[in-house]
Amino acid sequence: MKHLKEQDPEVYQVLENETRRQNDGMELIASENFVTRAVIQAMGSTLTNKYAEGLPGKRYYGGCHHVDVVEDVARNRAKALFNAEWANVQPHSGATANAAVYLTFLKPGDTLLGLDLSHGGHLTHGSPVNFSGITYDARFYGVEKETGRLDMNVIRDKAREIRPRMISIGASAYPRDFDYEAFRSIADEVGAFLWMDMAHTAGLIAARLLNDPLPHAHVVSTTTHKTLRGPRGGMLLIGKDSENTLGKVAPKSGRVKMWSELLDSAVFPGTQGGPLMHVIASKAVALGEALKDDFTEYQKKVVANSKAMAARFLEMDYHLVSGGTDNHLMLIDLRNKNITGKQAEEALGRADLTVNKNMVPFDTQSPFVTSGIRIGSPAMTTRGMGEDVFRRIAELMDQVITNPESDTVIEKVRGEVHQLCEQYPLYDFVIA
Ligand code: DSN
Repeated sequence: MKHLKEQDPEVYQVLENETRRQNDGMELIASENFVTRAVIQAMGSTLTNKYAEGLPGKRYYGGCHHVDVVEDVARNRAKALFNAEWANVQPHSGATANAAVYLTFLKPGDTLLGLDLSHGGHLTHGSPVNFSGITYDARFYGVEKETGRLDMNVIRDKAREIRPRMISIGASAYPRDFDYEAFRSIADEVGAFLWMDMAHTAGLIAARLLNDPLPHAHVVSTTTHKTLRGPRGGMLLIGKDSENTLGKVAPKSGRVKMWSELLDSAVFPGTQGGPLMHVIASKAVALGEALKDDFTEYQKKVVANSKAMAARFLEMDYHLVSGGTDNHLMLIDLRNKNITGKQAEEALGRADLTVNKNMVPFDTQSPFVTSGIRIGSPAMTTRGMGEDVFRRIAELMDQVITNPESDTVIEKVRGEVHQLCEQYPLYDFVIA
C-alpha cells in the first residue's frame, strides 16, 4: 500500500501545513492540547476498520476479541485514574457523552438547571440552539457581577424556586473550582440528579489538584482531549458512592437497573452506533500516560503557568473575570482596553498567538464579537514552557492588544513567538 504522501499529496499537504502551524505558533486555546506520538499512533491504526457495537464480551459483531481487550484496558485505566466504580469510554465526543446523560436521567420537557453559556457554561448544558435546550426546559444560574464567581446561596435559592429534575455543573470558561458538596446538598434538597461535565478540568481532577466531583455527582462526563491530553473523544464515569449507582425500575422488565447499565444503553444503542475502536485504543494509551507520576507534575505546571500568566496580566491592568484563576484558564474582559474579543483574536492570530474570543459575564457584545478572550495553559505547558515564558507570552499579547493595527508590532511579536517555539520543539513528524 502507498504512503499517504504519495497517494494523496493534496491531503498530505494539509497535514503538513497544520503540523507546521502547531509547531511554529503559541496554542493558547484553553480546550486544546498536544498529544504524544503514541496517542496519535493508536488513533491512526487498523482498529478503525472494526465494527464493535455493544460492550466487551457482549458485541453484536464477530471478531471483537482484540478490540475487547483494548476497551477493557481503557475502562479499567479510567476507573483507576478517577477512582470510579464504572466507566464508558465509547462516547465519540463530550457532546454525545452528554446526550447519553440526558437520555438516562431526563424525559423531554424536564427541567434542567445549568450554568449560563455567557457566564462560562457549555452549549450542551441547555443552550436554546442545542438539542439540550430544544428538548428540555433549560434554566440557568450564573456568576455574581461583583465577584465573577458562583454564589452557592444564590444557586440554592434558584434551585428551590425552579425545582429542576437535574442540575449540571461544569464550564468551558470558568477559572475557579466548584463546591460539589454544596451542589449535591442542593440537588438532594430539591430532588434533582447531579451531573458534572468535567471536560475542561479532567486532567487537573485526575491529578487531584482540584476538588473531586466523583463522590458527589450521580454521573460525570468528560472529553478526553483537553487537560486530560488524550485523543478527541468523550467518556462517562460514576463514582464509588453506592447511592449514586442505584438506578431506576426499567418500564418493561420491572427490574431495577443501575445507572451504569442505563448509561451504557444510552450510549449504545441510545445515541451512537459503532464505537470508534481506534480512538478507544488511543484513549487507553492516554489514560495509561495519565496514571504515571509525571502527569501530576505536568498538571501542577499547567496551573502554575496559568497563575503566573494571570498575575502578569493583572500587573498590566487587565481585568480578569473573578480576578484570577485556580485552574488552566483565564478569561480576560477587554473592555478597558478598547478592543473587542473578535478584534483581539484576529490581531493575536496574525502574530501566531492563537486564542478564542469569548463572552464575558454580563457581556455587552454579541457572541460573534464578544468583549473577552479566553486563554489556557495546557498546550504550551506540554511543550515544556515554564512560568517565565508564560509571563513573557502575556507581555507579547499585551503588545498586540494595545497595537492591533500595527504591522510592525505584530511582525516583531510573531518573530519572538517563533523563536520561543523553536526552543520548545513539538512534532518532528507529520504522519506518526
Ligand atoms: N468547544 C469547547 C471549548 O473550547 O471549550 C468545549 O466543548
